[in-house]
Amino acid sequence: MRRTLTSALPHATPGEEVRLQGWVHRRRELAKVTFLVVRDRAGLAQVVLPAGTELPPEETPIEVVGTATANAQAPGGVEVTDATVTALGEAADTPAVELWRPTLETGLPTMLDHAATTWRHPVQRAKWEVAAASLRGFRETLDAQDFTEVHSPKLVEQATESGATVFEVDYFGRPAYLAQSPQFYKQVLVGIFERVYEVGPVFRAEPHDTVRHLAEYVSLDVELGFVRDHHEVMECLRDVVAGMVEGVRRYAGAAVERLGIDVPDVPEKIPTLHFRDALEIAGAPSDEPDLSPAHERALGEWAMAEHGSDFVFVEGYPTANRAFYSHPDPEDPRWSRSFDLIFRGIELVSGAQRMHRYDEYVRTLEQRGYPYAPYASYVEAFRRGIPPHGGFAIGLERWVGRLVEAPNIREVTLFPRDLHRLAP
Ligand code: AMO
Repeated sequence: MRRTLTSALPHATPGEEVRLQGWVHRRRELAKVTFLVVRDRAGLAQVVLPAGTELPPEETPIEVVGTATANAQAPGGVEVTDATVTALGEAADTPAVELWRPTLETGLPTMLDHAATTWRHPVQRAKWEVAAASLRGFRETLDAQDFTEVHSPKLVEQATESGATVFEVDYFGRPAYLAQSPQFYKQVLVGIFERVYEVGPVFRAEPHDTVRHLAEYVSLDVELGFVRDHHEVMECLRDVVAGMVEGVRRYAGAAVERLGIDVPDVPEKIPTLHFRDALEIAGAPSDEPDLSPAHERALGEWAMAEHGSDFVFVEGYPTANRAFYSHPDPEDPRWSRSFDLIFRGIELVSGAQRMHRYDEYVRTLEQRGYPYAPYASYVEAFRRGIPPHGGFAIGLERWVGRLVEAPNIREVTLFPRDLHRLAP
């Protein structure tokens, strides 16, 4: 007999024999009957048993074979009666939190310490369903535009993002680093495929304990060749974010409903500010080198008030303050052809047009006082024909965190890594 998912039970013919598999979600012993709620990947189903039936404890994996029976009171209008319940594993220990309650009533540390079970809660699972649907939308959008998915090494010779700290590892007796981003590889891969994307982990030895930083996160990287300038890259990003929103709507409708998420509309043309104007709007001094989290919040409020938009682009950050591979503005090299996308008051994406000439790289490394040797294999690729190009990286957890309005990024990360946490 084939397995019936709980979502298919309402469509079973009354009287038909069915086989469910899942977990004991809840047992309820009443005077005349025992109710068993079974949870599987698709939802919940009710099984009715004689009073006094011995059942395995909550969270034990089980199989239920019984008769589909119409009952207007049961979820979906059909329950299982005359059932045999078989445990498919050891009797589970009592979970740290009661997963059958409608909301997870626990603090963040307990939730994270017991991630292997707390993620089973339907509300918690829904958050990752939103992440998975976003990834599907990301890939579908880029696949449709002829991008090639790539995977680059995570053990690397050199740091790519100068500002952030790296994890050093022992690589057969010599130092290596965990990749902070696929930056160098995605640029070099433009020379092979023209348009590439990568979904993968990146590592940042973040020394600060903040609600928006992880030591390991999922980076959605894109790089495209033969661009006119960074505006073409921003147009691509706009379409990618719209595709992610579409993915959430299409593939995570039930999760959206469960979480009561306000899914944003992505404007055809996202409001765009030059860095200098962004400082002014945020009330920052005009010589400020970067935007602080408070400035980003102010810009998010401005975008909503002035344009009804959850998104705002800031372009033209000071060259000296951006990653060395950013393309300076040819008109005024103090500013760069770089941008950030702010979503609901937080930086979600960084990107830029990149330099693509060998000489520019050599000069920039020199100006910044970086040694040539560790960058040699990257920089020398630019002598072999790399077209004008640019790209961006979206932080997956930042995206989902803002979408579901989680106060802390760890709430939407399956197994977060931070200053204090290396397990589970
Ligand atoms: P950047 O370092 O700005 O750019 O990172 C891009 C995006 O990744 C997310 N992010 C983080 N998320 C969680 N924890 C962190 N510690 C963390 N740090 C960054 C943010 C951020 O906007 N190579 C460039 C991208 C490019 O130019 O293509 C880069 O990595 O959402």
